[in-house]
Amino acid sequence: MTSDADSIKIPGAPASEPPSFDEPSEARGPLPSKPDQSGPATFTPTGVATTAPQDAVAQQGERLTTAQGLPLRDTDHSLKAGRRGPVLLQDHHLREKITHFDHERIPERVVHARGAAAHGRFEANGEAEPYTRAAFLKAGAVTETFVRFSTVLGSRGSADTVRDTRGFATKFYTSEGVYDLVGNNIPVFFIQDAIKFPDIIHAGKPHPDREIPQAQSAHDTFWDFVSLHTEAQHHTIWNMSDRGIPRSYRMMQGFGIHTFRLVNEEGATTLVKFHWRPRLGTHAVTWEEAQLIAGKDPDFHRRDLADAIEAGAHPQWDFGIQVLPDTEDQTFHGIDLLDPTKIVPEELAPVRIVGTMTLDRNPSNYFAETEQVAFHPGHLVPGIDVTSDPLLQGRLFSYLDTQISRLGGPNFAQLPINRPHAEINDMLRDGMHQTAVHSGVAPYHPNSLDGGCPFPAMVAGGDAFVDVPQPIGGEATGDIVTREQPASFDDHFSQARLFYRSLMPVEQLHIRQAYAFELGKVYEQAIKERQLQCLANIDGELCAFVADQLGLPVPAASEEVPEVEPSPALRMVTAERWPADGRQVGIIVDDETDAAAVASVQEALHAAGATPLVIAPHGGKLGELTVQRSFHTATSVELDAVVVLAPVVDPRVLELLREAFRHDKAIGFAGDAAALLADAAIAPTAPGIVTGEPAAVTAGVLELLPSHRVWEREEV
Ligand code: HDE
Repeated sequence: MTSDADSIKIPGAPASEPPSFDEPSEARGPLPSKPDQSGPATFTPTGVATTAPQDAVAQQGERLTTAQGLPLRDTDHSLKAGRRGPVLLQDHHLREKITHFDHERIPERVVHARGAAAHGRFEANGEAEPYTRAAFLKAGAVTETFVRFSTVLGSRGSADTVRDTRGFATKFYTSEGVYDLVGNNIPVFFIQDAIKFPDIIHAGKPHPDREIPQAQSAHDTFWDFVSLHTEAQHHTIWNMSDRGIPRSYRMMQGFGIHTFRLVNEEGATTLVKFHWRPRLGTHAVTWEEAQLIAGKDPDFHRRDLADAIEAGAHPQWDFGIQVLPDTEDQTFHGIDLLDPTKIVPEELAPVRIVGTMTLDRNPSNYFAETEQVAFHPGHLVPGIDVTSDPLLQGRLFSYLDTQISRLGGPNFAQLPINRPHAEINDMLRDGMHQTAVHSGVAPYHPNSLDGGCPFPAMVAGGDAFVDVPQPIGGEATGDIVTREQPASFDDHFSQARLFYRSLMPVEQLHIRQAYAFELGKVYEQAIKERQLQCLANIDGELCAFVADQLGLPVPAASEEVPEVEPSPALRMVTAERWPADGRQVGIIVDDETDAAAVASVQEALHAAGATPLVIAPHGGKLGELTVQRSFHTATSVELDAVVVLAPVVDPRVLELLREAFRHDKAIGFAGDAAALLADAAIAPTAPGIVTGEPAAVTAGVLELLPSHRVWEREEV
């Protein structure tokens, strides 16, 4: 077979062919067609499976075509002036293919660039009905959702396990339009006013001269900002806690942060704080693990979420509200509800569960779904409204603006992932990337040409979004334009103290170590000293530890910070036991290990919901046994616990065991594998070490797994 290029004759070209090295290469045949060309299955609000709208389908038929549908014979060879000649400008397929490729990237999000997402469903239990008329919160309502988790500071290619806040953004495709709850895994924010957002982000992002460090807060500009803008101290101490290094997206709480306003059928209003509670508990990796994972598996959280969903371990979160009275001063027990650097302790206002979300389907295309999803706190539904929190007010402007620049125009709501599942009848027309073919001649209201349609709810009837009438600015400042903020916003330390003093000793230890590490990376002496001053205002013992690590004197507190009543609800380390769903347990074997013993360990782990990984001297098979990791590819940091079935004196295995021990993981040594304890320098009597026969060892490890870590190993 000859290629098309053979028939091209260039005037003046030598008549004879150049010496042939090879036969000309052939066009590839078509790949087998996809078994199913339909859009991804989704759920309707009633829970009935359906398919995404037809125009979400990207590829049809078997044949390779251009974007215009022209069938192609060859996509592997450019059109050339002779087999060894230059490529011709007339190759329209080459130009279309390369031009499209050149434009494959869109601007990454300025913050929250790195993310992972999943589809799911939300089911309401009706407990919110007294407070809101939102249809998706009515008893039994089932609503499709799409959730995107993210880190804040890093670029799209940065590591998942860096110390940072995590985004937790949920899109509810409700029967009344899209509702977006764009939250984080930490219940407070760095700043009180949106006008400072560019400043805190400039400070957190890499330094503008060298563009380092990537995805880190351990650098001068970050600590410069938070020590100067002391309102950031509360969020910063949460970042320094283990909340800043989650074990998994599946094991994170989520918070709406701002106070929102609910409106019920009668028009009565209530202030609320939104909470997501993971059914798997809230857990973290250790700081050393976080750093190791950033090198060994930078996609750790992304992989964990996708693997768990694919394996059928569908993560669930209960959705809750703290119900707060909508009083004129908008405070609760002295806490200013418009200040996003403050929490309301759950001991003062319990979280009432109003529904549950299950994530049960991975995206089928990262770009189309996870990258192009566009959240906006202004995507509201009847029954949920905003408050005058100055941070939220700025966000109401920012998100629409960012989507226009990121997604190239005002029609981003037409992208399949952003498209409402409710009817749309807007009067928005034209613009970049318009994909709707609007009919009618009168996109204005009222009109007498298109039958008057569309009709506002006051004409058509039915529920609609109605802004809650609110006094502006409060009594004192209602009649003047001002850049002032309430005096209550000046308390920057009491809740940072509340957080620190509420935690368990091991959690406090990790906070002290995190500050020592991060400030240890700061070059400017004045910044370290200023931050120590802030720590002195939060807690003397915390400040003394960090000062000692930095080799600096301990400053005295500069402010009178009120004493606080601890809030045990803030702890991650509790006596509670959590499901082992999707937890990975390594089983270390060698060529001699009895396959039946391995099978029974695997079975027991599977039965508990955990994922066993057989770790052997080499990959492939070990007799009948399928090996998941070799000693070469296995790493302690992807395991939540280890069962050792063979006395393997391999340095890589011994290192794995030492690390697992250091990271407070349960380890079981079956039979003569216990000989490894001495080689790995682990005391047989250390907490969380189980020895005995394989069945008993597995049972012992499974008994420890629901506590997440063997905390007793840490010397506090
Ligand atoms: Fe965002 N934020 N933000 N933010 N934010 C964005 O929107 C912004 C804030 C949050 O997975 C951007 O689409 C301003 C608080 C999440 O797609 C941008 C302010 C909270 C995500 C933006 C804040 C968040 C974003 C960047 C201060 C927790 C990722 C790309 C007033 C309640 C959503 C984009 C996703 C993303 C602006 C503060 C959460 C630029 C101006 C507070 C989870 O519009």
